[in-house]
Amino acid sequence: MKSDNFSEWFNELLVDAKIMDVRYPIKGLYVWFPFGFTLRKLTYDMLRSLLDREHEETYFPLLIPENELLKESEHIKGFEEEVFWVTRGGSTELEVPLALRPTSETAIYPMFSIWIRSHADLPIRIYQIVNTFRYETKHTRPLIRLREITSFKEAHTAHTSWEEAKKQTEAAVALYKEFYDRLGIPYVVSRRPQWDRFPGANYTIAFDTLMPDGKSLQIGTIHHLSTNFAKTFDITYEDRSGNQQYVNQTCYGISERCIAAVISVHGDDKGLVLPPEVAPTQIVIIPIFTAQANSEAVLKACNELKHQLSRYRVVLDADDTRPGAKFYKWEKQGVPVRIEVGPRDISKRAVTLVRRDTGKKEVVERSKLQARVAEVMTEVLNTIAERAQAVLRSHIVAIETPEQAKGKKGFFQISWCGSESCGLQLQELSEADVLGEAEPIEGRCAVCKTPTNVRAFLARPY
Ligand code: A5A
Ligand code: ZN
Repeated sequence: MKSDNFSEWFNELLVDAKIMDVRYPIKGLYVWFPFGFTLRKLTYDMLRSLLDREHEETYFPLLIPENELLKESEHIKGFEEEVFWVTRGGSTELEVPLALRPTSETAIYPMFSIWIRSHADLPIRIYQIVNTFRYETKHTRPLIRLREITSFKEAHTAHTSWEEAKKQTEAAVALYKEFYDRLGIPYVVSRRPQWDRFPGANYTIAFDTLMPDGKSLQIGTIHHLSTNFAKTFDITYEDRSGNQQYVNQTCYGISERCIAAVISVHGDDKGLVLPPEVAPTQIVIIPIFTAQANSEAVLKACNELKHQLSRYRVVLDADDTRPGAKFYKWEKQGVPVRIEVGPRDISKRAVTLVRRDTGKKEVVERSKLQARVAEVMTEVLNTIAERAQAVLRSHIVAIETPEQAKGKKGFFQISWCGSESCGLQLQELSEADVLGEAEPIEGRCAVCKTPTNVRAFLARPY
């Protein structure tokens, strides 16, 4: 069951619902089943359309020369233990070892240095959706901690000033909010403490959601890079007065974890519950044959409905399996709406509509079906979003001492002076991480007792 063994539920569902095959013989690498791949595609199409409003899609190579990767000292300190290397071509040792990108700053920024000449070239906003490789040493898990992230949606921007780059981080936060809202995934957005920022960044803003086992999952990050990389890769522009200036940069990314969140946050003991916008099948029509004599009329009605609803991704499941087995199968796949048509429905010119999110049944006249289905699709998203939001809210708990968080599920808020030493102490005593700052309230730091209105957000992250 999801509630008492989330890990087992998640792993079984990935296979049962045909999301991923986890039997590939390399640790941290998995195979997408066609069904899972369609869910992935629909989800990314949505993110792509959001990014396309203000960014241009590009593609940079997978391989990064060692000398470029090593240039930014903070960045490489953060990634050196996670890089996969290509050192040979056939039997020839390469003169310069090539890294499989763990992320693409060091592939992209040498090119920015060539591309950017004047203030007229700025801002640049690009993104790519590519695979990245990280030799993760923590426990690997499908969709959550991968050694090949198959779809890293990374954006990179360059601006004339720190302020412009800051505005870009705000625009990225708004964009990610819209993305997760449309998936019904609730989140906490916070600025990571400085000891936990992205290697090479000035500061990092993160989205975290709550997983069913009470741990937090970081589902997206946005980084203000200031001029750190610009100085390393010599990315300058000529300003209006003819002076050379370093660009200010940002980057932000989302991985497969967005799919992990959709599956884990909304799914139940029957299987997936998918937001209609990304459900590979949005409607399944199931004929109910009772008396053999009626079966042709039932099938005919089903085909008409399928046609009538053709603006949705709709499947007519007319094979001769028992209806119960079909219900079970489509519920597992998270299909938001099931329409049943039996002889009695035909005589009434109506159908039975069943919602995956609530299991509720209603009889709908066929003349009103189009309109009702459109409403139900919106209601499904709202219902699952509100339900998830309520779970997250009820798991944000204010505590007085860090020990109160030990072994408990969820997010915790605790007074904190903001210093790194007290932050690290909080982490040790609570056995949780400081994600960022919560809404301020007057109090005293739980470690050093200094008066403060800052409060830390604590959680045990994946
Ligand atoms: N270039 C920037 C955007 C970057 O690399 N940021 S990041 O390292 O924070 O990664 C972006 C997001 O990818 C993270 O917020 C996290 O949600 C996800 N991520 C990181 N490592 C991952 C892994 N091994 N498997 C799956 N997702 C991962
Ligand atoms: Zn303190």
